[in-house]
Amino acid sequence: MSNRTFTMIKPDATAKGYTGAILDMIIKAGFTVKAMKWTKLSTEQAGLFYDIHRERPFFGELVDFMSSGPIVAAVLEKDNAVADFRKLIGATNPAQAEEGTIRKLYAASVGENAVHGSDSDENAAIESDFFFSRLERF
Ligand code: 3AN
Repeated sequence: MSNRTFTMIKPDATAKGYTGAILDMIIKAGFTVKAMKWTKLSTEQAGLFYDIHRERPFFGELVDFMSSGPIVAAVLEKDNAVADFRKLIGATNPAQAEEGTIRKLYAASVGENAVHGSDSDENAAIESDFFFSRLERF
């Protein structure tokens, strides 16, 4: 079990002004920020990040959306980080997300679902390495 996970606040949430509220929920839930940046992905970078979904029917839509505006990328630390963060953000489809979760509060649809959270320790490490060098993590 690792104590780190990776998150992005997605373009729908940054555009709607939810960045501060989402970060507040993350910190109040006990996560410590180890790295963070405000950035914007090119379509090529978004495609590489979501390479695992390349054959899925929604891949083009996902890449277009994720490169449509700025995001916040961050590495977070907490005991049981991956599982606890998935619980905090709620189900992929906000209609199925539990009350009080970030996606229930701030996501519009299964595509535009406000936040990303790594689904395993292995992917948390891969995704963190995609955005941050070791010199950018404190
Ligand atoms: P999660 O982000 O909850 O781990 P995944 O890994 O199944 O969900 O999907 C990755 C991302 O792909 C989701 N966050 C969502 O933005 C997008 N996505 C998943 N399913 C769909 C869909 N049916 N239509 C459009 N976008 C989707």
